[in-house]
Amino acid sequence: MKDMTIRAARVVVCAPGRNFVTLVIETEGGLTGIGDATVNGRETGVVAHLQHEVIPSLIGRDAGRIEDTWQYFYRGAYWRGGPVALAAIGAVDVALWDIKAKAAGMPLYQLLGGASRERMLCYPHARGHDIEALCDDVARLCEKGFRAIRLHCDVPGEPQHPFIPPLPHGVAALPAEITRDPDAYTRFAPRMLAAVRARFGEELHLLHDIHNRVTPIQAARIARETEPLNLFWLEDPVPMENPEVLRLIRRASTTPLAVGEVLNTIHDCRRMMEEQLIDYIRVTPVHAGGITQVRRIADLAALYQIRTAFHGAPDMSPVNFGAALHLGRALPNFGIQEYAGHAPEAGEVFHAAWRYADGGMTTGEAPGHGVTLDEAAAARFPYNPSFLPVVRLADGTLWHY
Ligand code: CS2
Ligand code: MG
Repeated sequence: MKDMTIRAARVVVCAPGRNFVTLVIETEGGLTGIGDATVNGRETGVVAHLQHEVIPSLIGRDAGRIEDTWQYFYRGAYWRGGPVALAAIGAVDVALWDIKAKAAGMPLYQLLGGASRERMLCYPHARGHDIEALCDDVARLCEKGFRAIRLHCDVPGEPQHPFIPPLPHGVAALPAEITRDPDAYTRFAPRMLAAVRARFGEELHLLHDIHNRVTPIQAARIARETEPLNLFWLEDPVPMENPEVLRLIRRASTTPLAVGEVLNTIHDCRRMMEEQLIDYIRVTPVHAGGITQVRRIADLAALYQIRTAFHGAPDMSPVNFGAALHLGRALPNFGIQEYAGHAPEAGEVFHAAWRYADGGMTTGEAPGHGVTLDEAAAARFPYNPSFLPVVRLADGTLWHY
């Protein structure tokens, strides 16, 4: 067995289309593993944490001791939880699983118990300024073979999301501010979803992300009104601070619910699973402490017949996809994988063995998680500060994004 002592670790920040933070770990025996540490709009916070507090403790550790390393950075830190810390732990964890699988000469899913399936059902995003444009986009995605599609349509009368162009380098970026109207959205969303169902028939899986933009009782109303449409799910009907609110929505409707892309620990997920308040859990390795913890969350979910739906917006780097897909391939309770795609430049920086094909995704058979980083290419796309928008109601009240 090659020497598994961690010799070096470094952080690579690049923006091929958007910002990604990648941790690279090297062993004395010559193996390299990488993990995604991107937190959208908080990139430099994770970089500082990795560089100052994590990497110094990594050097000299045995790369094979994945569990102990996880406990060291989580339990050993006293300050537990939060997206910055868990993204750093997640990056370390995924890089170490990458190394272990390479040391074993196996694709990662084999170390995780072997394949439970060959292909993971996935869903992309369809968007439109109005229902007609949205339907055109859905038709385009159906042509590509997708069998599950997330629907997003601008609400008539609501100011449109401005696209936030990245600022020239050296200029301090600030979040854009946008206005939302929860009442108009509550009236419009069921109508929009019904129109797509009517046009595309009952077999296409339709998903919708409420994105916390309504009150709990409005979310319950949307879930009840859309029940006859047999949606695959409604996502994030309410913010995650008090998941007990999901009880209200559950009582109103049998529309399946998906939550959890902002959750970081198994403790955040536990009660809503035990109470059977959700159907899909959206945690993903980068934001929930890597393979080690997400596997535990998935196992807990399985006790309640809750399935996985790993977050796969474009701010999850191709490296996170590698980790998520290998895990999804092995888990008994995989549900669906979000796949909103990446900018073409991302393919110059990250070389991935995973693929999209015919409505699903495959891991490939490369040893490790199958994603590598071309650091010379990464240097051609320097970090570019950008943020998610801040949302207000028309009267100026600050609201949820
Ligand atoms: C969304 C994301 O993909 C999703 O379900 O909720 O687009 C989310 O807004 C971003 O990942 C935030 O960084
Ligand atoms: Mg979401």
